Amino acid sequence: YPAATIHLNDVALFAQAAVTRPQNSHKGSYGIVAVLGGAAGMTGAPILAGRAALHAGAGRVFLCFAGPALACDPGQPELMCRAAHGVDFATGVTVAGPGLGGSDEAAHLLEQAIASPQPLVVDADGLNLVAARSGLAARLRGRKAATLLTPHPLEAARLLATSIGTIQRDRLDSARRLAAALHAIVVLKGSGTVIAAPDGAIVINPTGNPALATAGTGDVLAGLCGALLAQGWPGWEAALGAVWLHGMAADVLVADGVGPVGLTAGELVPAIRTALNRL
Ligand code: NPW
Ligand code: AMP
Ligand code: MG
Repeated sequence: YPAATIHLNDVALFAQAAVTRPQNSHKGSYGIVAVLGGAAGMTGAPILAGRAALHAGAGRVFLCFAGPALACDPGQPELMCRAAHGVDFATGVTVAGPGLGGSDEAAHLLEQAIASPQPLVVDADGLNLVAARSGLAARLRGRKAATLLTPHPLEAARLLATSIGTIQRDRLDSARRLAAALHAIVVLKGSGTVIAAPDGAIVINPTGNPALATAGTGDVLAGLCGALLAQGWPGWEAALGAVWLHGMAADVLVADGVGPVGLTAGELVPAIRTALNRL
């Protein structure tokens, strides 16, 4: 991708990364996702991310709560819940940020996740912490494994110390600047999500619709990114695939009358699974 070429996201750009399941494979073959989030009052965000990761094929999914830890998610008992304090984030992919909050403890936990040599997704309050706390951005830039950042326009504005208006006026340039500044793959969300890599590659996603404009859909996307990474998708393909599948799930649901009004983020989860299995 020469820097000047803008591609439209398409299955052909990522489908070769999709995983076939050998007959003798087992849960250990499909990776671990640890979701780091869930400050008091925001336990729903990591639950949504974890449910998405599970339905997108991750072998094992842990919810690591920065705030009061749930014993389990009764609606999805496959998820393993624990306090984030003391978790070793080096055992698999971390999805850091859904409902994480902005406390000193959250910043400390995020620093540990960034230090992991495994792929990392930073979303939501994880991004807000990177914007607010000096030192975290430099640690992010120093990472060797794949790093995906999934800001919505306000989170992108915080990271670039600018306004939503400036981000939205030139979304391609904003995504490119963020990718270059943080040495990471950037998913700038919103209508026409832009995916940009530090090498200048840039793609606009055509799937998705305003049914997604509801609480928790970003948390689902972050978990989906984590699941694809955990199954061995390279960072770029994982970002392209996750954004395309997330949007396609919403498009299919709307075609079935589940939205645009009143679609809920949780309803995306099984639809994402179907779209992924049909790739
Ligand atoms: P406005 O209103 O236009 O000025 P925040 P958050 C803007 C957790 N959650 N285009 C828009 O600004 C998350 O994981 C927990 C333009 C909007 O009001 C986070 O950790 C849930 N502008 C935490 O809450 C479910 C756009 O950004 C503002 C835009 C805070 O995250 C919900 C919101 O940004 C939530 O996911 C667009 N496309 N998109 C749970 N169930 O536990 C967004 N904006 O203030 O950073 O708040 O995104 O809600
Ligand atoms: P978040 O704000 O973090 O919950 O993320 C919202 C998700 O919904 C992102 O994946 C956005 O790209 C998506 N989204 C929100 N509004 C729209 C829209 N009008 N068209 C397409 N996707 C949208
Ligand atoms: Mg969000």
